[in-house]
Amino acid sequence: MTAIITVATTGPIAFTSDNPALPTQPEEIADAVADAYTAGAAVAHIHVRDRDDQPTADLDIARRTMDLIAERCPILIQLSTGVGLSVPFEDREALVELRPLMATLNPCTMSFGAGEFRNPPDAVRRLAARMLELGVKPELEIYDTGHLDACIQLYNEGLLADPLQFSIVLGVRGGMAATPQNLMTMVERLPDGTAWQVIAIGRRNLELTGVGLALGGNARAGLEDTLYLRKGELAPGNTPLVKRAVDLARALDRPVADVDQARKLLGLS
Ligand code: KMH
Ligand code: ZN
Repeated sequence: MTAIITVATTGPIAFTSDNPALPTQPEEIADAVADAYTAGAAVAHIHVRDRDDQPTADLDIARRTMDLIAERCPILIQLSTGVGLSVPFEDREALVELRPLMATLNPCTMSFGAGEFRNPPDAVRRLAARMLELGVKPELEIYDTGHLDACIQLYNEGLLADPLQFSIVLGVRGGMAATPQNLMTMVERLPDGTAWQVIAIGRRNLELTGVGLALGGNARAGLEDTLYLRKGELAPGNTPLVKRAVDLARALDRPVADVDQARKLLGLS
């Protein structure tokens, strides 16, 4: 079975002071995404920054970044509506008005490291309904077992359409720890017919990405999830992390999906 590789070049937490290879400006992000596409990524998960390198939901910056990516390669774009912990939900949700092919939907409020990730129930429902209306496919980011139940409730209320697409996020302090046991528990509980990938944050990124691929999931790679190739060795960019995920998939006899195959597997129009 083919595996979809998503590149996540730039998250909301790290800065270039943590890893100088982190792309933060639209051209840098677009260049990193194009390289990742060449290395085998079919989906690009996108966060943008303002000129001071702070996470932002600025629509012009997001639009420009999407356009620069589209000029460079046909990768499938997934905008983050998580954006950053200090950005209000009302600004974050407006990003779907840009009508990206996909966007993340974070179903629950939680502690997130030293901060708080605010996703109040009413606001999540409003965003899910708007995404359905606009035809923006949600990637459901689940950081704990109850987040899956919250998503199933949204589905039962008619706010999510088949096929469901989950990211099982492991290793955020405040969510599930990055252990194979936690991953197994989540995979066993996923409804039939769902697409899923592992997002393994931090030190156990490599190991849990490998376990996810071995279990039949898709994989995400990039500096949003880990700044290191291995302990003590900063990744010199996103592409080495993407190449490593591609190599892992192939070693497990999982051919890597191209953009057309990924579109079909994710039920995208
Ligand atoms: N970095 C992720 C664990 C999203 O993109 O929607 C959290 C996040 C969510 O950034
Ligand atoms: Zn993200």
